[in-house]
Amino acid sequence: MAKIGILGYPNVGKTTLFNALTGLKAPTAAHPFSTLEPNVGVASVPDSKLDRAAAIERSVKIVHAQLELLDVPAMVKPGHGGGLAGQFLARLRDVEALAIVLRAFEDVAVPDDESGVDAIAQAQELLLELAVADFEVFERRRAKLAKEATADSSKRGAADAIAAGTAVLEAGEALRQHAWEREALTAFRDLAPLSLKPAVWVVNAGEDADAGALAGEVAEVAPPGDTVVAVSAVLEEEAAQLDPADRAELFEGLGLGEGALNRMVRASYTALGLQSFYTLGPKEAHAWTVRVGATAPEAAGKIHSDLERGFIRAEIVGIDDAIEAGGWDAAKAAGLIRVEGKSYTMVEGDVINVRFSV
Ligand SMILES: Nc1nc2c(ncn2[C@@H]2O[C@H](COP(=O)(O)OP(=O)(O)OP(=O)(O)O)[C@@H](O)[C@H]2O)c(=O)[nH]1
Ligand SMILES: [Mg+2]
Repeated sequence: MAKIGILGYPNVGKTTLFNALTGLKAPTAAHPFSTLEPNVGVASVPDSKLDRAAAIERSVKIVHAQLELLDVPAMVKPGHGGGLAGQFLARLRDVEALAIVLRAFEDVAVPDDESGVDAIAQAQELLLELAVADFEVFERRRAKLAKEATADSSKRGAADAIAAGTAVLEAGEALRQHAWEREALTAFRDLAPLSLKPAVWVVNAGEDADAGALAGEVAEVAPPGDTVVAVSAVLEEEAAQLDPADRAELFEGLGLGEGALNRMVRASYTALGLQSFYTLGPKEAHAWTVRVGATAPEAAGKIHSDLERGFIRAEIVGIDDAIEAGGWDAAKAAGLIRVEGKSYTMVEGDVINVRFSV
């Protein structure tokens, strides 16, 4: 299961977002230090297409794709302006992607809140702080490797790669802003640099801010290729308590489409090189996750290893077509279902029925 770390300054709405995504009720508070332990939870990936297809199939069970989330409290030492403490950043080193939350809402409950509501300034400070945190780790390794490489020339390549990474970080840039050779990435791996991880920026814009424009401004300061989404974490948390039909109605009424969580999770998937595919039937409607570029047998293996081992062929239709046709059987009757072989590359939203023999 892909693991995403939620990161940001105090009181920006990280735990509110975590609760909205996981359906849990971790305490949130209008003051820093609301929680000292990280919250860990599993998010069911919101997916209105799966919900709609399941309704059409009258599936008894709906299984959403899942993501593991880690919500790390942002600690600031009292009296110090910003600062994400090292021990908390260290907790994020084993996640695969970061959701970086920026606060753009005003909260009257926090008069002397130091994090402020300037999302652009927070983004710039965070970028620098993450680069500095990585720099400290890299600089230590660089010094050590430089020494070792003089005695052992097999360490030359790694030493050079770490030195190049250190220089980028010293300039305050994110490692993901640069293209790295495989050898460099191997040298970086056990340092687990935060600034190399794919990141989705989440602008927590409150209820009435001009979120779209703000997200655009954040995208200007974020490393190229990063995704920025605007959300209202409190609104999403409220919506998450509703059943899917009421939630869809609420979002529609507010002109929010599928809701921001959906966009955020999709963006995280894209950043991680992941995509969804589906199996549909009266027993179960199930969303699965597989890497972009995976073949049909690889996707089948996510369902069960027997399906990969004994893969013969797959029947495939896009979920939009399946919904429009009125379900799998109707799509079949309409001739919309294709038969694909072992070399077929899965496309986002494919519904699959695997023919296999073991
Ligand atoms: N108006 C408004 N308030 C929000 C929004 N998101 C969060 N809040 C409020 O902001 C306060 C802090 O939210 P949390 O989710 O606890 O923030 P946090 O980032 O987890 O804070 P720490 O864990 O202390 O670092 C709470 O009172 C929330 O209700 C929002 O979108 N709009
Ligand atoms: Mg929190």
